[in-house]
Amino acid sequence: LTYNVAVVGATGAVGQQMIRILEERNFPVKQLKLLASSRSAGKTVKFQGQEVVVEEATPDSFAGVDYALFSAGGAISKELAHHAVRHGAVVIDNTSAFRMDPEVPLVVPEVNMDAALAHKGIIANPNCSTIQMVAALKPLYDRYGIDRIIVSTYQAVSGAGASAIEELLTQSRDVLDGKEPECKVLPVGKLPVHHQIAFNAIPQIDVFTENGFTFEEMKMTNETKKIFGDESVAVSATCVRIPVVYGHSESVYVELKQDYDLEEVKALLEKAPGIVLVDDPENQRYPLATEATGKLDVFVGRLRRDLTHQRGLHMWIVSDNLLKGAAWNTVQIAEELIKARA
Ligand code: A2P
Ligand code: 11C
Repeated sequence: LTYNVAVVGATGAVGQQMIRILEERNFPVKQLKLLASSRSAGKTVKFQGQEVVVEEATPDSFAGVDYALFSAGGAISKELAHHAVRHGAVVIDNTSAFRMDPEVPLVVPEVNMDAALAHKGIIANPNCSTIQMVAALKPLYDRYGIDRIIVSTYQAVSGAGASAIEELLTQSRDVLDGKEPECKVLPVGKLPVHHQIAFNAIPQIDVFTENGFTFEEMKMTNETKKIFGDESVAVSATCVRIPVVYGHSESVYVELKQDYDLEEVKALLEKAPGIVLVDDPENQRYPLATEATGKLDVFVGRLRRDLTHQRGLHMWIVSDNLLKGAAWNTVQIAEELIKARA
């Protein structure tokens, strides 16, 4: 069996990776439809040796589409996802548009693929920083239970799209050349104040909410509860943008419900699907964004017991934010749906 697949946001940082992953995974594509804004209509993108023409995304773009993968921003998803469903497509949406909608499952296949199978047309892909954290914590959640998580992130600029990548590269060159760097995109394009990202760390991703946490931080709190199906898991996050192009890194402190054995934790992580344990401090081996780039897995290391809390565990979690954090998780959900229906 083969399927008609649409990628909405095909010219974006995530959309391009979706196309690459569909090809790399040999996804059973009958016809690929590439959709973006009218600005990109007519451009071509290579897929399986053929040039595919990008079309403007409209409500009528989805006739005959089986799987519609959305990553063109929340507003486009809100405008067009229901049209895709109306045309009979299953929508897997990589934006925050429907994540907290009780009718829409929020899915990381290693954690809650069951929820995806009960979808009503739309399945939401979580935020990248949430995906890699819950994928790594799942085996610990199952074995010991989790009371609370305190996480600080070190996030790559690609999470903010192609324009943020360009901004980091241009600013870096300008600073090295002794020129005044121009700041237009980060931390949040639509806000009036922008900060330099080159040679800097910006403790703001997305806009602030009333409680003093940013939306990115609250996504980590709320999405984690929904994915585990457990409102009792407490998550406090600090999300920071750093001058890295690909790969989000996270310092995660977790308090488990039961006592744990560190060797058992390592063994659980070693055999967990989609997780690679890189934890060999003697040889200076731990997960690095440079090594995670281009890989589908979530890398975990620096495992150590907290100095004061017996059930506290520290870890360092790294993954390619455009892949497991976005494009791969989306395509993986589609693959799993196909497998479940086979
Ligand atoms: P376009 O390149 O035509 O603007 P990124 O996250 O890297 O910034 O990419 C955003 C993606 O969303 C791009 O593919 C972009 O297409 C797409 N997009 C932006 N606005 C629209 C729109 N109004 N309709 C469809 N796609 C859009
Ligand atoms: C970032 N995590 O790194 C964001 C990008 O809700 O899908 C993903 C935004 C989202 O900027």
